[in-house]
Amino acid sequence: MRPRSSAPATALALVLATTGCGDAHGESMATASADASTLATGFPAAASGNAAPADQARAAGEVFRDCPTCPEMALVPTGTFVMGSAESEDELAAALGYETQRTVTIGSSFAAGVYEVTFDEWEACVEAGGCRGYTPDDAGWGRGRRPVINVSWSDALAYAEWLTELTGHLYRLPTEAEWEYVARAGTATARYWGESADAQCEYANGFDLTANEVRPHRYFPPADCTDGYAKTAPVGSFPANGFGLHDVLGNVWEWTEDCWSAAGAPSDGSAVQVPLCEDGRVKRGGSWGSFPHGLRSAQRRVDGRASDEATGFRVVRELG
Ligand SMILES: [Ca+2]
Ligand SMILES: [Ca+2]
Repeated sequence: MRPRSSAPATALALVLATTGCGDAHGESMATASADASTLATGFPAAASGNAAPADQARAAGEVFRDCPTCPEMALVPTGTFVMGSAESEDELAAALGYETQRTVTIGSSFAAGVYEVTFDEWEACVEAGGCRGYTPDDAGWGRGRRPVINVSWSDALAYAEWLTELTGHLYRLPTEAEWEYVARAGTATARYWGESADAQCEYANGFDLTANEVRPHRYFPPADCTDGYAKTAPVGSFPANGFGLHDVLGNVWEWTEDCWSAAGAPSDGSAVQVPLCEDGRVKRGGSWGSFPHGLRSAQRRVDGRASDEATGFRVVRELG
């Protein structure tokens, strides 16, 4: 296990990204226009660490899975990156210190889920006696390759624990620092495709004109483009980032291991752990219901451990 560190508990944080969570209207299922190509590779270094022989032989970017129904995993290299955002990205976050930039080192390579965990993958866990026998509601949008939704932080943890027991490898939720590291994939721009919010629909499923047509938002405009999905999209409907991971921004919010701390993650890549975690867990990446300012690599959100229709998760796996 990587070392844990702690930070003082903070007052309940302001939710920065407003989403269309809870919208249970039917989905317009127009076909996504984006292909599944991959952005320029962001691999900065070779894999390293004290991995088992099979893992040691893997190269950064290699995709593998530990069992037929296990999620596909991509090996992520070690590296150093700047976490957080420049003040120009979000004035409120800057004022509150939520996205203060700091240099973070990811000292051990690990593997990250290529996709958000799907309903198919979740159901394999339930059928094998794991995941507490819980079958999440799909809100009528469909299951299969869509990301599992209506899962709490504890549910997500139960899935990772089942994978660990099944495979003998340590699966867990990403720390907040690890999440932003794999989201950026070597980029320093607001989004892994660049700065442009208008280009969003080519790369991610957010609150777009499709979603606004189904349920117009009263106060905020959608992204001025069409991604084709009013609710969740099957995972991999949009291009991968430079680490080969899809939908890191958008589609569903992703739980992280961290307890909320306004100051954010420590510089060694570990999770913020606070006794009782009363301020909630951090989720990242925005969702189908998020406005463009919410689909940024530095965007942070705190939530209780409740489940909703805009939140799922992605697992990581330690090597060895
Ligand atoms: Ca959308
Ligand atoms: Ca996502």
